[in-house]
Amino acid sequence: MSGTPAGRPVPRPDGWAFGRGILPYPKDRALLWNLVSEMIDGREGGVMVYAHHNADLDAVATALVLKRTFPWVKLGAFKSISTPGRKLLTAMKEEMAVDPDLTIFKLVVIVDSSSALQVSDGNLSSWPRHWVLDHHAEHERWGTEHYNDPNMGACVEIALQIAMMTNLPLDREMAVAGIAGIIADTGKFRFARASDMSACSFLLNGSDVRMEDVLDVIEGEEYFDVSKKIAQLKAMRRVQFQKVGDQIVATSRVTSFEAAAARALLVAGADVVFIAADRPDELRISSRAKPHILRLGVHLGNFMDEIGKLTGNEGGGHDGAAGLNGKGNADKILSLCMKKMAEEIERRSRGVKVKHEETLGPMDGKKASDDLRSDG
Ligand SMILES: [Mn+2]
Repeated sequence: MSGTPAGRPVPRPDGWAFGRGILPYPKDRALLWNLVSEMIDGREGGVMVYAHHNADLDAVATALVLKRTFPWVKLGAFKSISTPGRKLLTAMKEEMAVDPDLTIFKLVVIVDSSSALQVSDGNLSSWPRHWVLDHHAEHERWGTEHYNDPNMGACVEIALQIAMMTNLPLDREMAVAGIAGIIADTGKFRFARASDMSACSFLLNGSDVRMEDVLDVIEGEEYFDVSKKIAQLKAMRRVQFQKVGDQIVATSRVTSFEAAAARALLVAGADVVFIAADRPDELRISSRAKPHILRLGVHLGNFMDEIGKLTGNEGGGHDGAAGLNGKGNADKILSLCMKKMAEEIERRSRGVKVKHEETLGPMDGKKASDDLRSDG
């Protein structure tokens, strides 16, 4: 057809076609090829693919794709592996050693880690030769060979590029791992870029994997975690909330699974939540906020730091997820959090008409304190 004006490039996918999606080419093929060569050359002496502390889905997925590409590599993680990461390993029938002896390997490939502290006590001087494969924007200057591509929403996308570079046909397991890593690192696609969606499309189209299969692998077992479900439902029953303008600040209490309880209340409609995990020897408060609250300028880490100072405890964390550890009366600290957060949202929502409503109690009308000590 002659419809394209002269000089204007015909649009076409920039990357490997596989089914109807595409996988972008590596940003630096020569550098990535150096790593591939070393992983092949290291075959005799042993290659360890090493994930960060509490290895998450993306780190485990990256390791799994590299394992299927270079079957001689061994997988390891610093200190621990996250629950979803372990589920993915089980589904793939692969093992990842925790704190393996690294000195017996010729090459260690650190994956999905932006600093030495994520994979060690900070000192890598006694380590064998090592490479870093990462996608974090705030990537540390490693004193070693590294390949970092922050344009990749998940590190596993780089592992897939490596597999494609070796001309290995991708398989079902790699597709499941790839999609799982991308889902996890894009906040279930909330922060996904076009290239991440395209990589998922690439994997779904090139395999018989369905999105549902991947979700079953990474969250299916939650449907059978009865203590967690009970904790979430109890958190719903004990909720207290306050309306500030059109925003909702909520508090509740559990004895465990406070992060899951916080998520449940956010899904149920709260915009900021504070959940106390009240145990005989310690008090923990977890807080979470939705992105539009952060855009007001609220920073939960700073907020919990301040609550910590006011109550003689230690608080801090990230902008959207923070906590506090220590001792004290859970109800009093929760109402302090509610009051201060309501004030902060009110102050920051200039131009928006804000009116405080009376604090609303549990749905059944009982006092929250009636059932505080009977958490699952
Ligand atoms: Mn990652």
